[in-house]
Amino acid sequence: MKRSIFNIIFFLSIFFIALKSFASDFSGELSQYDEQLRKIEMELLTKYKVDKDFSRKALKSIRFQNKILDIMSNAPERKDTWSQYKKRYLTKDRINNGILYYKNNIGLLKKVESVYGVPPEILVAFLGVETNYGSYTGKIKVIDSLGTLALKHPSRNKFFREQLINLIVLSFRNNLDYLQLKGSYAGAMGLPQFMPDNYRKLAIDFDQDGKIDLWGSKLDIYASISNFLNKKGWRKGEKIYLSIKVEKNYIQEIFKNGDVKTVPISNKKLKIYSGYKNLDQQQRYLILLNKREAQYKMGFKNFKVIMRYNPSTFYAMVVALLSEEIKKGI
Ligand SMILES: [Ca+2]
Repeated sequence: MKRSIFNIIFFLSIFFIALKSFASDFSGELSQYDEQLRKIEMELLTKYKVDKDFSRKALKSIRFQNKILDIMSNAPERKDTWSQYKKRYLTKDRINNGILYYKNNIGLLKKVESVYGVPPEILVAFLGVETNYGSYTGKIKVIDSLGTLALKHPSRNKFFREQLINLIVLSFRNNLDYLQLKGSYAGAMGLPQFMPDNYRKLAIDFDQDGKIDLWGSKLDIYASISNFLNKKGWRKGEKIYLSIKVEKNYIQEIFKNGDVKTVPISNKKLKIYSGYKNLDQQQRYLILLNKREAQYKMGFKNFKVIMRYNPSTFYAMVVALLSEEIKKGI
């Protein structure tokens, strides 16, 4: 009896060892992530009906870009103060190029505005902050950056795994060559720097040529940003923020839990902080930018919508300010 159990265990282990060696197809640096890659492949097949050979080929093409992991831990939003960040993004050049870009593309911008209702200067400001109006859209193969982050990033691997899956689905369904797709170190693509999930779910083929081109088609680009904002709750014609003056003795109170964030304002505090009794139905927040320099604004729903594009108060504030500067300059 003992012996037969031993035999069964012996043959079973031989069987599994054989199965494993037969199955381990990811070689080189990918081999130690074999199990994770297989799970991704399975998810692509069962959840998105992506052909297994297609997924396998895509995943096997991943080449780790370890420098990305270092860059990610030094992202500028985390270290700059508001003044430094603003100085870096809101340069004279960026403002002037934005004005020029606006003037050169106003026809197409208006065409998209008439459908989606997002003002041209907002679209141009996004392009200015994201890629300096298309002058820099990133040079890293997206399959490599997302592969690296999905398998190696210590804390955000789940998020990037989802993006990697979306990239492969996007390539499969839209006949895009993942080997040609290049983007930022975090996998953002095209002039509006869309991550693969947004590219797949929210990007628009506005010029109706059968493909969504976020590099070459201005109409696709403008419509995709507009659609993103609308889907996140953009309110047509409403303000993004308001400059307010909080009484000196309340400054301590508004910054009591730190800065670089937004905090809701109760109705009771609205008048005290802003001097406004009533601001219609708009959602409002204090945008706390710098405690030491006591820099703050009042934000509305559209400010939060911009933060859905990039969850940084500095980012949203710079987009708002750049759009204002462009509007002033035209
Ligand atoms: Ca198109």
